[in-house]
Amino acid sequence: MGRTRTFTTLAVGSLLAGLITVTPASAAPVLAAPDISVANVQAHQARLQTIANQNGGNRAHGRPGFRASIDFVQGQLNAAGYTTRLVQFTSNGATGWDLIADWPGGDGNNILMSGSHLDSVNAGPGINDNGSGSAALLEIALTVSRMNVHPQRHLRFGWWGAEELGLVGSTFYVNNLARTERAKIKGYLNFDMLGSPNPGYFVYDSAGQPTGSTTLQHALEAHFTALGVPTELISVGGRSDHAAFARAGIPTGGLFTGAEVIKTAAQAQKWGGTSGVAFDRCYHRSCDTSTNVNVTALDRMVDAVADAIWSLSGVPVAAH
Ligand code: DPN
Ligand code: ZN
Repeated sequence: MGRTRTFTTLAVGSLLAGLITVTPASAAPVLAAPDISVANVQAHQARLQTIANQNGGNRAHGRPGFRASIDFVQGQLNAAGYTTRLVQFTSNGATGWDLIADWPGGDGNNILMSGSHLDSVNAGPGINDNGSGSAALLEIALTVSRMNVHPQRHLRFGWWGAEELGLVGSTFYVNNLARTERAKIKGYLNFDMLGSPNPGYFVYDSAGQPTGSTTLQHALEAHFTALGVPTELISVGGRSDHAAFARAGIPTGGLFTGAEVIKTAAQAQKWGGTSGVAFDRCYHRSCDTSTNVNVTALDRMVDAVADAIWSLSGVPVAAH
């Protein structure tokens, strides 16, 4: 990969101490990502579960549990120093919103965007689909703030509405961006289902995606390579929110632990878990609750996401 890894201890605060630096050939050293707290990710999922409990059991588009989810995530981001806005749309006769959060700084003409859908289906609270991706991205965004990192590229995060109605919120966002604004987004990472209870380790296949997607695929694979956990490439096609970005010619990538598809014997052999059972047998059901999460998978996935965001955006060693 043309990168050298060295161990170093930096006297710039306990959060940064003992981190590994990743030095791309002929470029300034950049920091590797920290270990993201999976306990914090789970705490965010617990909040989403509580929100569902208090709002009729779901967080679906057009229902109060969705709006409460948006308010929770936006409140956390505002307190952490993000510039946030809501993008409002109408779908199926109901108002929906995307939450867009910008971390101030970095090259605004070279944006790395990461997104997860925040809505559930009507049938249940959606804690794996997609409380997992939503909570993982929230904790990563909060970690960026706590560490006060200032990557070379501008970081943007999105929490999409109405994905479950047909990728409505992300499509609305991309299609309503001015052409010049769309051109500034140089990559989009998508996280939809990161803690499936019988997990697989899937990386979105860059084949057939816009030029540049292979760099994103490799960045998302790096943490698993380091862990020695095998991954499989998957063509997610039009099943999640990267689709509109890909149609706009923006490089895309993503991670996924599996939904309704049955785990094979070969997959159980290499990943553990149960063959002959779905990756997530509570997919789109009322049992997609806080207990419908494999914490090991979630932990690996959130660290892999952070690793990709840090390496792709270029976090300087000398954070200022
Ligand atoms: N968002 C879900 C769906 O559209 O069915 C789950 C999913 C995510 C399925 C990624 C496939 C790939
Ligand atoms: Zn989903």
